[in-house]
Amino acid sequence: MERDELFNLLDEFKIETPSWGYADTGTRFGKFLQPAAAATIEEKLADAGTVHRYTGCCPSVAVHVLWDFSVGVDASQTAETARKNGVSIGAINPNLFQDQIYKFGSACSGDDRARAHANRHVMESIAIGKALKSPLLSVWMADGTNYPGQDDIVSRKRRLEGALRQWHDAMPEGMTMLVEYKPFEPAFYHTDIADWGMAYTLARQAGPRAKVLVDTGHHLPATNVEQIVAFLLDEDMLGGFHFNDRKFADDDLTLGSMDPYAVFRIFHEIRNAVELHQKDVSRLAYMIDQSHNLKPKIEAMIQTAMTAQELYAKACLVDRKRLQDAQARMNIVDAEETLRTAFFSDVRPLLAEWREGHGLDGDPMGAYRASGYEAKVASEREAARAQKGGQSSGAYA
Ligand code: RM4
Ligand code: MN
Ligand code: MN
Repeated sequence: MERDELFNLLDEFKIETPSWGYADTGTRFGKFLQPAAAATIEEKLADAGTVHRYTGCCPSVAVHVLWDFSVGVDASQTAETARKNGVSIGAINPNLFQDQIYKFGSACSGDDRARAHANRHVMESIAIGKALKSPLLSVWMADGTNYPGQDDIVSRKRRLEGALRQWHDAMPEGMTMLVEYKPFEPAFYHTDIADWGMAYTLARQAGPRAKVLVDTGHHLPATNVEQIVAFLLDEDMLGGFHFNDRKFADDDLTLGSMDPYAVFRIFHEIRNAVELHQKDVSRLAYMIDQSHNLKPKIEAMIQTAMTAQELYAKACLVDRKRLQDAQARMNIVDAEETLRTAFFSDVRPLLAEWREGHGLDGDPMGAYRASGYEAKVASEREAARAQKGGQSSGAYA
């Protein structure tokens, strides 16, 4: 592939960062607080703007409705704050798991009040999305049961089908609903949307503007995620990604920290879809879903965005002519070597060049560190927190 062609592809490759990735988050055992962590939506957007300023590839921010908006706050003001920080608001994530009423689920619950509460919240989320001109409603639900026999699986499925259809139809033109799946946690016996097949079926039933969201960390060990990606792309049912990495479960580790080759293989299938199968992937949403409870949050985000770019660039470099030739000859070793050659090529100098071509520093991490941003916001935010009476630690983000 020509250098210019690769640079054009990199120009189009945008990664959305999550507001919750800038906040103090942790595990169910506790949080380790960081002085520079963002506590308000203004601080989260300032941090997201900083990541975009140094990487040049993170122009939008996903928001979580309960964590980022308070009742009565004018959402368009948030859009303005984002704009001032050089970013825009991306996916709207309703919160269907935190309220006490969701003890037995949200849209799947047998409790009418829980379902009505979930409905109201999603309608509100859609209204916020409209005000912010967000293109995406990203639905993840914690619904499920913990014990065999706790509830009827099929009744729950039917309630969910009804809710998703209603939400789909309430969205304005141009908004896409993403249906996320997860095999377990917080429910440990059955999860109502446990895998891509269920998400696919539910999205299909909901309507033409519903697609599947693949969170790379939401699979059981050994799942071939790139096959799921290739399959959904061919069915025009892939809406986008939540990027993160995992070793054991939904670990939310930074992308590629455990298995960069797996991420490369996902990007390879996306490039195959475009170059070999004439698929349009321009609307795929590449989003990060990570909570950094040990790494400094902005550094973790910069590292993740750079990793995504590197692995995407490598996938762009796969010599697909050679690959097809090797496949036609049934030469497995040559075919695999085509992938390995691209994967092991060092694209970092090329990426530094791409950045410099865009007026960015070739070394985003170094430039960010040299800016002193973290120390500056740490002291400002500590002072602000002290004034408010200390760090709040109730909500997840
Ligand atoms: C879930 C899932 C969702 C995210 C929540 C916070 O595990 O990945 O996408 O919004 O966590
Ligand atoms: Mn996710
Ligand atoms: Mn998750």
